[in-house]
Amino acid sequence: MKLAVVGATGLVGNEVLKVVKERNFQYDELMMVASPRSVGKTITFKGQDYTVIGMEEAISKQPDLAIFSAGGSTSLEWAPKFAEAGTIVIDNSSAWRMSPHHKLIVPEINATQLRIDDRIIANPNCSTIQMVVALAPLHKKYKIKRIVVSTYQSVTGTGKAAVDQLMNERAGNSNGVDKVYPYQIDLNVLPHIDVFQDNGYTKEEMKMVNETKKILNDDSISLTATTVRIPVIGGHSESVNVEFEQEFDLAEVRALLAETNGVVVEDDVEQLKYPMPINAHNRDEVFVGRLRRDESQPKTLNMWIVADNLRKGAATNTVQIAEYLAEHNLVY
Ligand code: 2RA
Repeated sequence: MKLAVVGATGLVGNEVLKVVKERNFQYDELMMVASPRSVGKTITFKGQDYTVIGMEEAISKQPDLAIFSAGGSTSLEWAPKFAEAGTIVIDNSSAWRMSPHHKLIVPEINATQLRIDDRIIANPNCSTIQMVVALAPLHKKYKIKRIVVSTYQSVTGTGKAAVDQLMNERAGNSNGVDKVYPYQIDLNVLPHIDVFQDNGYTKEEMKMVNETKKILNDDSISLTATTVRIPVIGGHSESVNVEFEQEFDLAEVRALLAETNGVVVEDDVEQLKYPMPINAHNRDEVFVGRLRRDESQPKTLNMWIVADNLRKGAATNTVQIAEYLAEHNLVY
């Protein structure tokens, strides 16, 4: 199996390589692919040096599988060309997520939808993935009516330049350094992720609304989101208020989440135990805590969900899709 990692020099691409190594994902040949300015660079992986190649060259080598973390416009242009050459593309950008012809996959929830003729498979947005991993078992049991979510998102979701902005500001070196955000991020909070839409919401907020419905396969769910950037690196956190159709039992919710694949319940306030990005960093699981009834209305739960956005929110999810394809002979 020939595997191409497209966007191999970026933050997510680098995380994809780490996850491929940690999970011992099997391939016969590996290609590191990136934009023209990185072509010719060397990436050392598992003790071997790889020269970064460009898109055309990668296509000419006909990889069986390509994990794309190269942004929406690159994906729109290049993913179809790879697919045309017989490659299955797993794409981390927003380019194909809401297309009715492409599947939006979180393996724990809907990998069984995948078929041999899926050529471009979309990986959801990071803030959506961690929320739906925790909500899917609850939706199945109690049926979700409405979700109100506020996020606290790591600067790693914006990329390396954003991490540099934060660190430069923290070190007092921000003069003359290009800013990725419109304002200082250190010691600040920006209620603004991605671009504003005509309805006053940001694109990140609308991704959460639309992708959640598609992944949970239920358009009847109401959802409203406020997405916020904070000066943190380890992962995204989310305060989620969820109203169900059915009554629930808190102990049962806890038990259900504890037995859910990919979820770790950290919920013991007496011991001051709750999820935090500093602990989720470099972990593949989704951490859930602060489980409590919303006392202001019936059948409503409050929860706190944290995950490393570069891991389960991006790299891990794509590698899990690749694993599913390989295990089910959907890639050759
Ligand atoms: C962010 N959702 O955190 C993005 C990354 N895909 O900005």
